[in-house]
Amino acid sequence: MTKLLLRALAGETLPVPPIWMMRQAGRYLPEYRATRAKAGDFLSLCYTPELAAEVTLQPIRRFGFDAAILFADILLVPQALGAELWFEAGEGPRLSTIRSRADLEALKPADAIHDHLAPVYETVRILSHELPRETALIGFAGAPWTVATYMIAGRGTPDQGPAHALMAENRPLFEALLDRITEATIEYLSQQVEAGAECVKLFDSWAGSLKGDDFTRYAVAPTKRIISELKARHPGLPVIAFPREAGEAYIGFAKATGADCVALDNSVSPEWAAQNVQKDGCVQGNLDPRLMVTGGEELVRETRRVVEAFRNGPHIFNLGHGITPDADPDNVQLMVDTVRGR
Ligand code: 1CP
Repeated sequence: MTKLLLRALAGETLPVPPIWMMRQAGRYLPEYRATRAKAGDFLSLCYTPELAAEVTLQPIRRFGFDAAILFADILLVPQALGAELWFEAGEGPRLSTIRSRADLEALKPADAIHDHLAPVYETVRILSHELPRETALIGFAGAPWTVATYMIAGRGTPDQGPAHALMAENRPLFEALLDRITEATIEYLSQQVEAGAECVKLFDSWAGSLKGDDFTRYAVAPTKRIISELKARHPGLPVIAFPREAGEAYIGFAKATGADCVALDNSVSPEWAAQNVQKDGCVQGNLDPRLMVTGGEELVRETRRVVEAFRNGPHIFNLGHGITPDADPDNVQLMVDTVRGR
């Protein structure tokens, strides 16, 4: 097993950490914008395997990252379950909403998603053949809570208000929705692995708005269920979990869920995380993505700081969240060179 990313996930402390970047295929790259224009719109890009594979490969060619992440979106699962999904130009995703038992009952069963998602599996198959031998292929899905926040609100929300409101008003309905998403996510990730994904990541982007018991029930428990089922079906499959903005709840998250690696956002310091989270295994993160816009000495200094803080344990270098469209590709190159000591 030579791929650096898989070695770090297996718990190895490496002299130079493997590196990749959340949203590494994206609008900050001119070649991405060109391929997206060719596809016509974002969802057509996701569902055209040759073009989705092409944008996945672009940042690998340009920067030589140690991992490629499948180009798709967490909102394809709700769409496969029967929700309507579209993107408002300049605003973001919109979905039909789940607010009643009838809305839930109109969704498809969890194992009926595969016809709709077949193009995504085809993208994974193409990538598993076209990636360089040293590059690992990461599959992904949204974690159930984060996906539920979009399905309930019908859009992205600053505080996940509608999802918290449904939880308070009709907990059985909320939990039934979470179960449906959990089951669909197991099916979806399992097919990605069958198609060639070597590792999977669960994005719980809104985990930080769950507190106390709710965090345990709706961030920890579904993640644990997905991981144990995936590992039963695919022994040895490494899983990265990203309970973004979990704060103190990052402590013990890997043990509680069975994740091989916990991805960290940049609201926690790398020194704190090395002491409190990395002691239990591999961590991923956590450079501030804003530095990909601002660059300069601060970028070099902070990159070295993250590498230094995590150097005594297994670590995958990454940003604390996705790179933004206004980032400068030259700053990405500077980060890569700094991590690799060039
Ligand atoms: O205009 C465009 O080209 C679309 C921008 C875009 C991109 C590049 C969206 C819309 N999704 C993606 C791809 C994507 N999304 C990937 C691909 C691989 C890569 O990282 O290179 C991944 C892993 C995601 C995951 C994703 N989608 C998350 C979780 C991670 C995170 O950023 O917190 C979330 C919350 C989404 C929903 C979504 N999709 C797109 C947008 C703009 C959003 C956020 C919407 C919102 O909350 O307002």
